[in-house]
Amino acid sequence: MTDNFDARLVALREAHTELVDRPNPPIKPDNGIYARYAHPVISAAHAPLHWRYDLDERSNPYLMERLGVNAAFNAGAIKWEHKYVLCVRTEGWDRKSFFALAESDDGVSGFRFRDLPIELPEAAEPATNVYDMRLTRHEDGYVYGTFCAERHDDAKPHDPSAATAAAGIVRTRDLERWERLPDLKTNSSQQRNVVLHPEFVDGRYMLYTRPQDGFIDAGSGGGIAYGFTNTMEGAVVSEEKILDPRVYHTVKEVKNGQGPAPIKTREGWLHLAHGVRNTAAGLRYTCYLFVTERDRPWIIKYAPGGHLLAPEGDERVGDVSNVVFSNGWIADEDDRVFIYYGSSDTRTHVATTTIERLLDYAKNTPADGYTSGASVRQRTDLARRNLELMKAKGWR
Ligand code: M1P
Repeated sequence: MTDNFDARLVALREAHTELVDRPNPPIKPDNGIYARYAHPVISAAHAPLHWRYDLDERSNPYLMERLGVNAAFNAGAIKWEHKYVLCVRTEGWDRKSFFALAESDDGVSGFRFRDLPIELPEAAEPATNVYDMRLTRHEDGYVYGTFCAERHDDAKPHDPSAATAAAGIVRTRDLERWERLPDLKTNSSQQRNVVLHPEFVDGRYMLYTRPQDGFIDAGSGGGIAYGFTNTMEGAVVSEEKILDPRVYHTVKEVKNGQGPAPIKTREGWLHLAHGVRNTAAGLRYTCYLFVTERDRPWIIKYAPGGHLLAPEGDERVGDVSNVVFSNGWIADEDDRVFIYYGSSDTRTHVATTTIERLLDYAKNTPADGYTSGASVRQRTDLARRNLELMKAKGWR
């Protein structure tokens, strides 16, 4: 450890530049559905040095990291002026999350945070913590951000961990000036994972919600729901209907939640969601895919069984281990899809694929059979067909 301020600063800057500029090759071979990449696209260490260190030698002679960043994960995503832009849930050492935009030219490497994080305008009732923004480019001309606004539950004054979750809403036309709108009102006591559908449906805004009884537990909340509101300037969803229910002994038994806003395709709307199951080691979060009808985005058309993406390798370990969670993806004009996902509430990764591959996956992957017997039949059918093929080809 050197006390030389200038030498320390040079070393820190070199390490930061090396991290941000490092190439990020795809991992080969991939699974045919998507490619993972060698490195996270964003981590706590990507946060600019000037957010973390006081760079004035007079006030910080040891060049200490005074306002450290703990994690950078669960990013909303949007293509903006030819750049791949992430709205990153950035968490300080003080456990508070804030939003910060990071952008890249190719979507898989070179993500750099903008000079300053977003100073989100407060709601009428200020939130203690905000996180997991979904960005929706709506046909009304605005980009909306929906996110979780967490507050202490003052009905339980003696319990410091009693919290409520509500859906905060902002909108912007330039990703610089953000207008805060009132939190969403629903009949559910708690809301998280609220996402705005990109198009009007019969002249109304459609929202995906996730009714839940408790801050952590979905309780009697049945799964991913949807509802409508006439306006986003005081949005009220008076009726939530379940679109994608939680189901016993599946990847979404305990909880599920809509991921990013769905992507419109010729076959319908592609949805990415997270599903949660319980284990002796705690909750396990994976991501799964489904497709809804083009004209009725609340009717499921294809639902491949099991997870699409589960934590692997280093992704499995972090502040909340065994979690992958996605609230951002980008569909490019050329059919490519960039899926941004957080791992273990710690850092952000990308997986790349195409609309065609995701539709093929959705249509041709067997649905969950709900029993071991049904699952083994799916596998033996596949294996038998392959054995015939392998024999015919002379592969065995
Ligand atoms: O810790 C795992 C995830 O937990 C929450 O998701 P959900 O509401 O579905 O349980 C969120 O806090 C999310 O940010 C986090 O990744």
